[in-house]
Amino acid sequence: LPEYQTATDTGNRTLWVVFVVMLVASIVFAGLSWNVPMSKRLYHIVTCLITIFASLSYFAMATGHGIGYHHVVERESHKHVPDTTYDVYREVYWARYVDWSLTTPLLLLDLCLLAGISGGNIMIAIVADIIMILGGLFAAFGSEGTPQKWGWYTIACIAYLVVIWQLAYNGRAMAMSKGGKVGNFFAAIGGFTLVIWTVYPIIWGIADGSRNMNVDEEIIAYAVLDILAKPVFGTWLIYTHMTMPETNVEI
Ligand code: RET
Repeated sequence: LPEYQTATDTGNRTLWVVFVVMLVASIVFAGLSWNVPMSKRLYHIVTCLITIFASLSYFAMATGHGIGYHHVVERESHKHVPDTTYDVYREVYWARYVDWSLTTPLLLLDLCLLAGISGGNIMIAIVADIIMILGGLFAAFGSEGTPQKWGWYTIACIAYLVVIWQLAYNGRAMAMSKGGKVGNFFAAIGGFTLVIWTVYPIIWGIADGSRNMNVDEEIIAYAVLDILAKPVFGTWLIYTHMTMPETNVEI
């Protein structure tokens, strides 16, 4: 008989909590833009769209949508019995990848606008980012033990290095050229982003990749990361932007 690895009430409650957090953050970000002229609302709008997409994805997952299974063959060896195999299916929350493929480009756009990097560099960072997320999606559905599962993971990690290069190298240089205040703020919020984002592929490897974390623990880990990467990041960005006119963008 196959075994199904699924979330329990703990995981499901966590999904609902994050849905509410994302919804409240969206309302707050929209509210903060109220008295800001349209020409200065770009960060507010981009950041609000990020939490709106996240709340939609969490609503889907909390109500049981956007979930598939990936297949594992488990082998059991006993002393007197020849190898027996049985099938394991683990939940894959693919709604996350829909969310991430829309929201990580928007998060990068926020950082690119702050740094003031060129259109070409923005394009490269965003396309590499989409390859990273879709590579992670293919890897998540790959059957365990197949070379292409970790192959896609490797491709996604290389794409992630391209993103880091664009932001940490080109982004930081451009932000510094806007003056010390913008440069220091970019280094701080960019460093925060780098640390949080780098934990995602680590959690992925432990949870989806090698199943050393159960589905509930995976949901909780991503919940903490998502709250730091979206509402906390967004609050920090918008408040700093409102008190630092040098961060204004003219598009
Ligand atoms: C995957 C697995 C494949 C390798 C890499 C990954 C990176 C994911 C990242 C996700 C960031 C998500 C954010 C969500 C916002 O709430 C797809 C896990 C490199 C960096 C910031």
